[in-house]
Amino acid sequence: MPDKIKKITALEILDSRGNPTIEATIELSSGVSATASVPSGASTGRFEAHELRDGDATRYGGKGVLKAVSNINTFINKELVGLSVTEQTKIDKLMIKLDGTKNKSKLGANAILAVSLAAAQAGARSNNLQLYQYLRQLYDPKIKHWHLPTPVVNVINGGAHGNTNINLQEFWIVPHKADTFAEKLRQSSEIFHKLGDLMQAIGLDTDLGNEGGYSPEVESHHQVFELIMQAIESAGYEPTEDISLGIDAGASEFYNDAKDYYELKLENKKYSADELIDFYLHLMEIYPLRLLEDPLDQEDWDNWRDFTRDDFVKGNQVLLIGDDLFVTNTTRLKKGIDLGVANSILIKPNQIGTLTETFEAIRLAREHDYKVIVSHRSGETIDTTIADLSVAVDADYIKTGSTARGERIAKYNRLLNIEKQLT
Ligand code: 2PG
Ligand code: MG
Repeated sequence: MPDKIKKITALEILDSRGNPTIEATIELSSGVSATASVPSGASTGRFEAHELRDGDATRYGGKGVLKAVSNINTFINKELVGLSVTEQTKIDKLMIKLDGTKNKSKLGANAILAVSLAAAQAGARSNNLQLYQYLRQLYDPKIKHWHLPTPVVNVINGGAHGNTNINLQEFWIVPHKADTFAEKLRQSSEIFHKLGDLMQAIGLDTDLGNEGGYSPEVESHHQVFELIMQAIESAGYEPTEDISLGIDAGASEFYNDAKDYYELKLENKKYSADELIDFYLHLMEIYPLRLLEDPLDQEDWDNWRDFTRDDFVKGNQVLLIGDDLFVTNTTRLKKGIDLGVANSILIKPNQIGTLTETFEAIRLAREHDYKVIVSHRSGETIDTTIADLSVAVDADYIKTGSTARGERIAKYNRLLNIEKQLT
């Protein structure tokens, strides 16, 4: 007998920034139940699915999610009760239809995703499968091998993620050489601690930003790269050989739409797109910087295309990763594919709002040889679904913060457990 959805309930909980978010619980006819919660961004792309917040200034400064909670408890519960929990596509499509808007603004993408993820958790449990095994069946059961993603570890938090003068949003160390996920994580943690020691020695603040990286005031973006390079070496690793670097520029945050320039206040400079690309190319010449997320604005398609065609980018297999650009949305990704824009996609389930649509974006990316990076949000919970998702879809990378802060470590620890199960 297929396990049927008996009841869906939701609760307003807090995320890692102390802002309200949603936890959904699904009870099944067999007595099995499962829970999932959803994250929330700070540097949110303009084309993301709608995160429904109450806007009632007397609660949580307007950020409450009681309407979205109520949408789950009433409309969504009523629509889905009685369905077999393993019919994930049907469940997701019914919620999309019930919402009826283009960007899920009626029920809220946060409400819809919480239920979509809880359904997958419940489906896995009901089938006595690990979540990554169950998600693999949903994504593509023909893939037989198991491979863990390489973490891109965000050791310095700038932009919207820290109280700092650093404009580029994230600085990553990428431990691409080690054989196992556990070794990659160990190397990252060692380098992260060395970086903290180096910073402390020169009087920089080592308090942590939203994603668990350090968030100091610095002299320039170059200084940040220099510190990271030193930390890699003093931890006993070879930059380039063992560890490469990446950034999420988060460029939509420092692009002036009205006047069409990019401004890095820390450098005291305004840049045209061409000049900003030259700034990145210069960094790539002096540092092993090989992964760049959102180097340009979310609507700057022409310059994205020119950057993608650049000889250095092509010759060095630099990853240009679309986050705000693609927002895990097949329509925007298709446009990028047609125009020859970027070669990698960041995958965030809450940008699109259901697991089924997340899979569609990943499948489309794979058909066109785009690399796949599964990602957290800056506001997280201890939900670890993205760890399982990254393994299920055979992602190349996972981005889930530095090697500090519980909500980030929860994902890393889940991956350690999955690796252990698979070896
Ligand atoms: C990003 C994300 C996650 P936010 O820009 O890639 O690092 O940030 O969740 O704030 O959008
Ligand atoms: Mg980003």
